[in-house]
Amino acid sequence: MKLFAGPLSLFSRKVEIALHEKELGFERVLVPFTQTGGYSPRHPEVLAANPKGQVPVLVDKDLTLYDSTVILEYLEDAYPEPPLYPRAAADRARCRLLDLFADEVMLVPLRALMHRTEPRSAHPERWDAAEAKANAAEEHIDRHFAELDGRLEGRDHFCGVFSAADISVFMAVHYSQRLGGPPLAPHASLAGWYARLSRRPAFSKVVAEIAAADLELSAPVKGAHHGGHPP
Ligand SMILES: N[C@@H](CCC(=O)N[C@@H](CS)C(=O)NCC(=O)O)C(=O)O
Repeated sequence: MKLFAGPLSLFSRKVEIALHEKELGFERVLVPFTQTGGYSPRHPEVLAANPKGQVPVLVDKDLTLYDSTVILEYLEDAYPEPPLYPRAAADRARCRLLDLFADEVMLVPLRALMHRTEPRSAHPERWDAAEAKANAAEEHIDRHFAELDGRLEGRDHFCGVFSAADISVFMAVHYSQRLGGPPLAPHASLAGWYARLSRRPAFSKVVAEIAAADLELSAPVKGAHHGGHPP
């Protein structure tokens, strides 16, 4: 298998965790990315495979897929063991909904923190305006944390067993931490879940690689947390 991925792409890293959890070997092609230029110029094979021009793109034999959720569902169908989705239809649907919540709902306020890894000096006025919006987004993120914390109370994982939902929510929570978002400590169940997942080899490998990519590519972020034990 070949995975086209971005060094700091949340969605690519979500797929990498799933591949590691399923112990599937893959060749990773890291596409060019900079904090000032983004994904430009786009990788020609990504452009050919994905009309949105985005990573991740997975190639497995004669099948080429884009979109992290579509890729995770394919991996589950093609390589069912160990499973990343619960068995019962209603539980699987709940798990998918949580994946969507992480990727599409949690992402909205998270996007408002993303300028923090860009060099402030490039556009100082723009950076300051973005920071005003980031402060409002942090309150939103904290409300998401409270909701997730409530769902985790008394359970180890979001869908009963370890699942794709844990991977997707972990990535959204982890990105909020590396971008200096609100602390997890006030949300004990969520903080405990985050620490437990961080110790899984698939997660710790990816978290360490994101930290290394940040060191190379990103401006330092005040209050950022790069993994391991939650603040
Ligand atoms: N829903 C897609 C989102 C993919 C996505 O937003 N990829 C980003 C990197 S994390 C990207 O390639 N952005 C470049 C762009 O949108 O032009 C997924 O789950 O794969």
